[in-house]
Amino acid sequence: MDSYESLNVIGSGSFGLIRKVRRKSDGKIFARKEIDYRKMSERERKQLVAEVNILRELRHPHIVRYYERHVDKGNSMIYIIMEYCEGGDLAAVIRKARKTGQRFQEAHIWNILAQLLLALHECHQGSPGSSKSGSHPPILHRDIKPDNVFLDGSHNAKLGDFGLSRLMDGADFAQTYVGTPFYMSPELISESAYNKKSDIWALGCIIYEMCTLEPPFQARTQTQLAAKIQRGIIEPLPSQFSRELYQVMREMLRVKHEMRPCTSALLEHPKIMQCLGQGPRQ
Ligand code: ED8
Repeated sequence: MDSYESLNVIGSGSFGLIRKVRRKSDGKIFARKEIDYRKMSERERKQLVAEVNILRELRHPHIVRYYERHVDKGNSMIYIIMEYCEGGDLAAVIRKARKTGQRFQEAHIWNILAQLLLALHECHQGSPGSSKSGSHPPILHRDIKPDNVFLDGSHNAKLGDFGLSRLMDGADFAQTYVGTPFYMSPELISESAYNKKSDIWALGCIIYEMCTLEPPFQARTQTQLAAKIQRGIIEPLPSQFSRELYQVMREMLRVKHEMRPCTSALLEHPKIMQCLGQGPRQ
């Protein structure tokens, strides 16, 4: 880790902390996850190894890029070098918009939707691999929420935190849900297996939240929240947003997961194709 200069701490969690670092060779900025593995249970260690194994194969412009890992056995530390996202996380941006009363522009919401669909498509489809992009089986993210969407300096979206994600090539992918209840889909409440459409539901919730600055389903208790999610009734969007945006989001929030569109179908939507035709913002 001598090849990086330590800068400020960005944040911390149960895992340890995330620090901004500068690569000495070229001055490039990265985010470095610093994890003390003595504090982790055997299960958490296995989860971390699984996350790193997933991340190293995921190379996509809209997925937070993993670069390298370094194990310092003397100090029981693992360092993970990741892409630094200048714009921080979407949850913080939504909080700020709520505070200032400034809504997102519809064009920006379509852009974020298109970019996150590309990221999710990469995860869900799996990739046979080539010299440029890593190979991986289909992956479920399982914890899509504004806190796990990061933004670069030009407001392009990057899907991050694959800590709860699962490869779909094992017997254990259909596990109990461990993510965030606001973004939990009806099938998870009825204790069915998590599937690709559960990620689509969570993305629909993010789009709703970008429009209204509130998650679509909120309640005081878990039981009330579960009931609201299972009914799938949402408040209309503010009148500044188009019917087209409402309809796409509504499709993503269909209660029956079989009725929700997959990433391929959503990527064929004319408005999304139009956004993608423009490429990422520079
Ligand atoms: C609260 N406040 C929000 C904005 C800032 O967070 C950043 C800024 C730049 C970043 N570049 C990459 N990351 C990633 C962090 C991360 O996981 C940790 C995390 C998640 C969500 C919110 C904050 C953090 C924190 F710990 F870094 F603070 C990534 C992942 N798991 O893929 S990528 C940035 C986070 C500063 C804090």
